[in-house]
Amino acid sequence: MIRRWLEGRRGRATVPSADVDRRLLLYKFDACPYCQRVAVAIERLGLDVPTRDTRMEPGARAELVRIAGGTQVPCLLIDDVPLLESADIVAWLEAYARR
Ligand SMILES: N[C@@H](CCC(=O)N[C@@H](CS)C(=O)NCC(=O)O)C(=O)O
Repeated sequence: MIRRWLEGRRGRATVPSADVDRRLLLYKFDACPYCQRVAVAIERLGLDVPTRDTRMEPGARAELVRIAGGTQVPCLLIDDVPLLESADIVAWLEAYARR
């Protein structure tokens, strides 16, 4: 139980490679500057990434906790594997846009 929580919290699952099509979902909220940074990158790269707003959409925050083990946003789900940290998310998206 604790191990599962820790693994979720630290996002231990291997991040899927960015070289093939993936199912993406971005957890965010609009007042979050780190989320804005990711949103700007998505726009710049011309990607279409569906989002869940953890402040506006009922259940989205609880969903994020269940999936990622915490409430931190932005969190990009890549084929259901959570990737945290805006700089890492932007770097992954940049590679994904080049696939
Ligand atoms: N270093 C992180 C910072 C992310 C961050 O601090 N997000 C805040 C919102 S602006 C947050 O999710 N706070 C709630 C939490 O950590 O549970 C990044 O660059 O993505």
